[in-house]
Amino acid sequence: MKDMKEKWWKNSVVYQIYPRSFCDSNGDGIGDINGIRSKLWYLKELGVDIIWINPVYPSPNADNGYDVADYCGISEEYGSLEDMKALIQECENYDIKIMMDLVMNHTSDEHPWFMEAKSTKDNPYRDYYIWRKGEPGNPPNDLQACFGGSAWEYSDETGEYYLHMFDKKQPDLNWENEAVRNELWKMMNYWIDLGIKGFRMDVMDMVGKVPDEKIIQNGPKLHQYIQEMNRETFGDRDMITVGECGGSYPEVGRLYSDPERKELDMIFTFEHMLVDELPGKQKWDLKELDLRDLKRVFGKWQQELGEKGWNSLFWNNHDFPRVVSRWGNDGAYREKSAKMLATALHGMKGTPYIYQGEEIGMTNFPFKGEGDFDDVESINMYRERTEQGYSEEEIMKSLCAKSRDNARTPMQWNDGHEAGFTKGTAWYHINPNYREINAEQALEDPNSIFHYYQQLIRLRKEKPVLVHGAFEMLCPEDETIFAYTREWEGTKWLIVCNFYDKLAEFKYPAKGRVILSNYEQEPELSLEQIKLRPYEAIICQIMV
Ligand code: TEU
Ligand code: CA
Repeated sequence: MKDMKEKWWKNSVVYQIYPRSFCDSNGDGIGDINGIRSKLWYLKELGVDIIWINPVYPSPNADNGYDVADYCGISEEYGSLEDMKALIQECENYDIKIMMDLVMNHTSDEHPWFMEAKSTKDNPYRDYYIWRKGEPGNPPNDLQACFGGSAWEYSDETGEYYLHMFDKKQPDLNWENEAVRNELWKMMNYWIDLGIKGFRMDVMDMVGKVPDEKIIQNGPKLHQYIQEMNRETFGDRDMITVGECGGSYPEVGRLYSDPERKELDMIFTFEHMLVDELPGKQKWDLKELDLRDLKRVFGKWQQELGEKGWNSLFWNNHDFPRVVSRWGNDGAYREKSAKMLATALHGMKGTPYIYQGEEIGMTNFPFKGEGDFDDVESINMYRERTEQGYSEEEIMKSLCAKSRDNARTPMQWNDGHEAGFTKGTAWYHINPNYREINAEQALEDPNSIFHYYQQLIRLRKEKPVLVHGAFEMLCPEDETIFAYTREWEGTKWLIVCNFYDKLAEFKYPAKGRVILSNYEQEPELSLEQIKLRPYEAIICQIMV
């Protein structure tokens, strides 16, 4: 077995591109592959090693590309397969690897497999999906779809129900069927042969589901399937693989990512993303962040995956609100708090993911009303909660805080027409703060959030303690400070972050040499007793 320390993805940083909103090259208002090609210099400047691109396959867009109609093609709105090949080639020249998004739990209902499957009960593709008997209006059981309503949809053609854990236009594939799995392995090998170096796998923890017993995540055959996938596709390739496993806890995280088990390199858990919702309720049921909860979750994962397995580190993606608005301060302390959050995350052990715009401190969108939303989840929620009698004000409060559309507004490149995203009219709202918050401005300002991220990425390349160092949480019960140490071969780093806009006291019995901070610092600090300023963050090396 190869020494774990040699894995290149351990000191890499991934940048996530939501192609629809990244950069439009042809003026139709929709971001595209050639737009990505035109910005590779920017990603190189930032210093990232890998780009994860959200789905660009042909899709009716019931769920913005997560309803795939053809796994091997490129949607016309994003360009062509030729453009994709050119992107792969240019990325290689820049030494940037591409991670494709694989949506294998479900397809679009417009995928040819489903069109066949729904036509007759004895169609060879019937068993590619999950069908159950039932009378109209009386589904097989009360499983709920993630976007609201029953997870079962009645299909008139054959008088049976099919399962869809998301929208009804996203029927679930039947992984019990070996033919389905073989089709998926074939598709993965096709992308590997084209030069793709990584896979992000959508809702991977759902593929072993047993719907009749209402087991959806972490089903009994899940790990068996993933091991089969590893064997049949990327196992002997030098790639990076990450499974989106929202319902995972650290013990399961280790099963996926322990290299000896030959499954995946790492997973995305949502555990830290759920700390500001009421337990047992929905993401819309808001709860103020208690920093101790966040630290408990991170601490647990850092601990459990410390020796075996590997963590992915993220604050943002296309499904979550902007972190600077969520747990930082998007007003007076936007710059300070964005840098503080970056420090807290990038200081930990794991592979960090940056979501487009995070590196310039993009914020949530000031939604005014129902008509402002695009996402199927938000639109359904608005309707459902209105029917349930929630007030407009309550609904808007939840959506402003948590709608996925917060993350999906176009990238702010400059202070010109449509924030430099398109020469035409953008497909979706541009955040009105683009005149102050944009990439051009960030590149010009040596003190910008962008340049701070650049330094964090560089540190990961240069300092093994940041990659391999053992993690130890400090002051877990402190309500305002997030502090921990990393230790590797005699080098010890302290990372200390003030999560609030008030002064906060912190004590550590040593002196530290400052490595990076979002405030001006003396080169050496006595840590015996320090007062951290609003959102202050410091990385320092403990002096012995
Ligand atoms: O997300 C999976 C997932 O669990 C989300 O539905 C999550 O619960 C929700 O976004 C939180 O509000 C993945 C994709 O990242 C997402 O964009 C897709 O909509 C979903 O799968 C279905 O493919
Ligand atoms: Ca376009």
